[in-house]
Amino acid sequence: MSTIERAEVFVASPGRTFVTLRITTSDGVTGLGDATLNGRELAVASYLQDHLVPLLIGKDPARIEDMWQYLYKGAYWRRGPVTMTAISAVDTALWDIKGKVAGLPVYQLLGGRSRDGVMVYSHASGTDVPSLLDDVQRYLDLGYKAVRAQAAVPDVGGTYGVRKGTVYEPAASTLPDEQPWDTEAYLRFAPTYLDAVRERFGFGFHLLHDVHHRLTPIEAARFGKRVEDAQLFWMEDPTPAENQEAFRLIRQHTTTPLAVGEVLTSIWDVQHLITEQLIDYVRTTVVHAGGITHLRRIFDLAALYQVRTGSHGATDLSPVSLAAAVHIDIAVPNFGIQEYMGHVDETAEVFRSGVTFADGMLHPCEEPGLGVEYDEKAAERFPYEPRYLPVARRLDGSVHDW
Ligand code: GCO
Ligand code: MG
Repeated sequence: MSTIERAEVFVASPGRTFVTLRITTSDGVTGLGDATLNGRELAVASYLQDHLVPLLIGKDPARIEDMWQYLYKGAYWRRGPVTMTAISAVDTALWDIKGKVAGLPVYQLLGGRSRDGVMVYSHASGTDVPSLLDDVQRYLDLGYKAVRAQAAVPDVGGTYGVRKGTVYEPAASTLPDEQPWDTEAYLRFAPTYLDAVRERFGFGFHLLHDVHHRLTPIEAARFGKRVEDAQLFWMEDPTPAENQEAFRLIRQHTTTPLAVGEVLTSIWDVQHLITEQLIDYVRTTVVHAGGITHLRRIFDLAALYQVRTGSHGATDLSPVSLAAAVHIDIAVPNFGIQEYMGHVDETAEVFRSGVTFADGMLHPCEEPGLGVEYDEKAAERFPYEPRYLPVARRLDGSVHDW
């Protein structure tokens, strides 16, 4: 029997920080898992290194479901992003190994293709409305069928989602950046630029918007109702996801579809949202919600309630996560959309991924496993650099949801 011989944890910052797990079997087969938890990376690296790696050595890499149950139930302490990200990395690496051993891309192990390609959306943004419109144009020219639009609120300053460099990257400072927030100014301004995007470009593509947990339920209801004519594909994270019943209130007031889940880590966190049909898209990911095994379970539950998938795919999800997401997206019946922001060039020097983009869609590669290689030597050129996500403060100085 092949056994797990080695499990290594790499922390590197090629453009931004990624934590990567590599498992090697006694037959010399390797598998990769992403273990990146933005701004709290070393906690997961330690969870893996200090608590999970010793449990993996000598185990059968083929028993993926059993390993998941062993690590989840064996922790005793349930859920939480640090635990779930660590379990995700092990699970993803074992699927990569299983694919390589079988000589099949992972999506074949999940039942094969349900579609030809995976529709993605990317992030258009602007410091004002004209620059946002230029950016939307750029994505449409690149062939995107879906675009997210965010613009800086005039006179307020640092608004969520506005890009500075080539790729939007919120974790940019060595101590948390403090950004001002004014709900009323946002509520007045954001609908006007979503209308402006539709006026200029029409309705031949999907338009998305991320509220990033900033509103109360009744404010979110007002926003959703106001933007109905812009026919959004979704309004994302309108209110913090911990209070699941809040979504019922929003729903009573608007037909704007709702997407939630990037900060949620298990099927139990989304159970009520799904079974009560309080959302339209579930945004849980391979890296934070228990790997391929658990994400598939969440998506199967969602399918029963006509909730579609819309996995988070920001820059802090490594190319390993993105590849795993594409394998799942291409296979599940209730796929909705995949977020895709791309990565900076330094990231591509360390992770070689076979995922390709064409005509607004991502395609998995046909290599056995996930189709991603980790270049350890290249990673050494990018030592770990700590970076924090920002925090938001209301104009009176109190802390708001970022
Ligand atoms: C998105 C997200 C990101 C997050 C980031 C936090 O929809 O892409 O909201 O921009 O803020 O992933 O780590
Ligand atoms: Mg988001």
